[in-house]
Amino acid sequence: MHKVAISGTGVFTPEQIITNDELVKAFNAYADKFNFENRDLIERGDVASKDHSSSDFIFAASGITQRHVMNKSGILNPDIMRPQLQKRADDAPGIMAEMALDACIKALKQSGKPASDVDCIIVAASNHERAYPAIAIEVQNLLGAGGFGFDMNVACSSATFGIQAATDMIKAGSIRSALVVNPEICSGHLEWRDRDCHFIFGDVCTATFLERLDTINAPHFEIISTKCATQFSNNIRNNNGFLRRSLPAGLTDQRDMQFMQEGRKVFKQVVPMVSEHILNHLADEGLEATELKRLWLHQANKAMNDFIGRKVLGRTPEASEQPNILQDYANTSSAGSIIAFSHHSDNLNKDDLGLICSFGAGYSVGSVLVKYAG
Ligand code: CO8
Repeated sequence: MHKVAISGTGVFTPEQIITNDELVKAFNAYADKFNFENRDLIERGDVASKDHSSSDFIFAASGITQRHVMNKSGILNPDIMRPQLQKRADDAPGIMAEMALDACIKALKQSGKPASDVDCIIVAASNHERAYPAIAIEVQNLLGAGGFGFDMNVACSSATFGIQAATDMIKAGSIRSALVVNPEICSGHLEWRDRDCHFIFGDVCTATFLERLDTINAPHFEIISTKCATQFSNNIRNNNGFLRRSLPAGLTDQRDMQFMQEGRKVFKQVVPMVSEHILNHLADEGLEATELKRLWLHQANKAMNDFIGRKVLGRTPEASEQPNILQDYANTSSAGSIIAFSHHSDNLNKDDLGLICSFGAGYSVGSVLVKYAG
C-alpha cells in the first residue's frame, strides 16, 4: 500500500459579491411587489403574504455577511430573482469546467506538478450542470491531463467522499495522483424568493491535489485516514432531476425544483451526528481530540460549527483552531471545508494533526485526518 498526501489546493472565487444588505433590499422589493400584485388573494386568505427579510436576522442565524456569485444582477433584480448565465455553445467550455480549470491550475502550481502528472480527476459537487459527458472528463481535456475522470455527488460531503475515493485508489496503486474538484454554483439551485433560505449559499470552486507520498516535492499534508458515513434523510432535498418533464406539471416553476430544507431539524440532527463521527474517527486511530491542532469544518452555519467544535474539543475552540470562512463565502456546499483548509493551513508545526470534515444532505458526513509534514 502506498502512502498518500495532499500537496496542493486551489480556490476559484467569483469576483461578484452580494452583501446581506444588498440581498435584503432586493428581497424586500420582490416581497412588496408580490404582496401588491396578489393583494386580493392575500386579502381573501388564499395566498400568504411575504414578510421582509433582515440583515440582522441573517447574521445572527448564520454568521454570514456576504456571498460570491457567478451572476449578481439577475439575483438582485426583483423581477428575476435568479442568476442569469449565458447559454454556451456545446463546443465551448462549460461554466463548471471553466471554474474547475482555474482551481486545478492553482492546486497544481502549489504542488509543483504539471497537468501531465495527473492520473485521475474527480468532479465532486452537489449539483452538476449536466448529466453527461462527465464534467471531470471535460476538465481533463482542458487541463491536458491523462488517465480518466468521473463525476460524483454526495451534496455538501462531496469533497471528503471524493478525497476518500482518490486516496483509496492511490493507496492501492491504480493511480499515482488525483485532482478532486468541487465546482459549486449554489446560486443556480437556491430559491432566492424564499426568505427562510435566500441568504444561505454562494458560488465557488475548490481543487485538491493528492499524490503518492514518495513522489512529492512540495510542503504537504500526509493523509492518515479517511472516514465516510451516510444515513438517509429527506430534510435537505432537491427534486429537480431528469424525470421532471415526465411529471404532470412538467417543467413549470415549482418550489421543490430548488434547494429545500427543514433547517431546524437539520441543525438538531446533524450536530450530534458529526461530533460523534469525528470522535469515532479519532478513536479508530487511537487519538484524543486534544491531539488535534486544527479542525477545518464544513461551512454551513457558524452556530453549528461552534457546537461541533465544543463537543469535539470539550471547550470553545480558538478562532484559529477552527477557522470559519462562511462569513465571506456563505455556505458553498462541498467546497466550504476545502476553502477553510486552503486559506488557513499556516502556523502549523511538523507532525501537527488536523481534520477536514464536511457534512450535509443525505445525511452524509466525511472526515479526512491529516498530518502536516512541512
Ligand atoms: N429574515 C428575517 N426573519 C426570518 C428570515 C429572514 N431572512 N428567515 C426566517 N425568519 C424568521 C422565521 O420566519 C422565524 O419566525 P417565527 O419564529 O415567527 O416563526 C424566525 O425567523 C426563526 O426562523 P428559523 O427557525 O428558520 O431560524 P433558525 O434560527 O433555525 O435559522 C437556519 C435558520 C439558518 C436555516 C438554521 O436552521 C440552519 O442553519 N440550519 C442548518 C442548515 C444546514 O446546515 N443545512 C445544510 C444545507 S447544505 C447541504 O447539505 C448541501 C445541499 C446542497 C446544496 C444546495 C445549494 C443551493
